Amino acid sequence: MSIYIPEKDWFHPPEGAERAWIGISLIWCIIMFIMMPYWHFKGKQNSTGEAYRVTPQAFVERVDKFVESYKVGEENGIPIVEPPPGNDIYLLGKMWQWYPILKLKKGQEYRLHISSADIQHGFSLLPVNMNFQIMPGYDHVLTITPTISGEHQIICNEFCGIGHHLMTGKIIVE
Ligand SMILES: [Cu+2]
Repeated sequence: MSIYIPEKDWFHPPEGAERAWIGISLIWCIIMFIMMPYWHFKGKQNSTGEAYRVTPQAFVERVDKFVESYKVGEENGIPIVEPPPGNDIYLLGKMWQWYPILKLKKGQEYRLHISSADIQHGFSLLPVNMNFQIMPGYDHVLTITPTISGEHQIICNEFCGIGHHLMTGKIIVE
C-alpha cells in the first residue's frame, strides 16, 4: 500500500543496473528452459515417463510370481532374485522395505517395473543419483542396463512413516 498517490507518469523503463539484471535473469531463464529437455536426453538419468495403471494387489501378485520363479537365495528374510537378462523384472516398495533384492548382469538390458503396495515412496539409487517417485496404482517402467558392477543401495527418499529411515534395498550387479 502506498502512502502517496503515485505521480501521473509513474512508469519509467528500466535502465542502467536494473536493465542489466533483468536481462541476465531473462537469459538465465531461457538457458534453464532449454536445459530441461536437453538434459532429459543427454543426461541419461531421467526416465521417459513410461507408466501404466495397475492395482496394488495385481502388482504384488506379479512380484510374488516373479520372486517364486527366479529366487536364488535370501538375505535377512528378503529373497534374492536372479532373473534372466532381457526379462521384465519387478521391484516393490512397501512400508518399509524394497522387495526383493535384484541380482543383475552387467551390460544386459532389463525392463524394471517399480510400484508401491501402499503409499508413495521415493526410489533413490546410490551412488548414481537416480530418483523416481513411486506411486501406488502406477507401474513405473524403466529400461535399464547396469554398467557398474557391485552392490548398489536403494533408499527411500520420500518420507513414508515411522520406519522410513529403515527402508533400504539392494541391487547386485555382476
Ligand atoms: Cu520412505
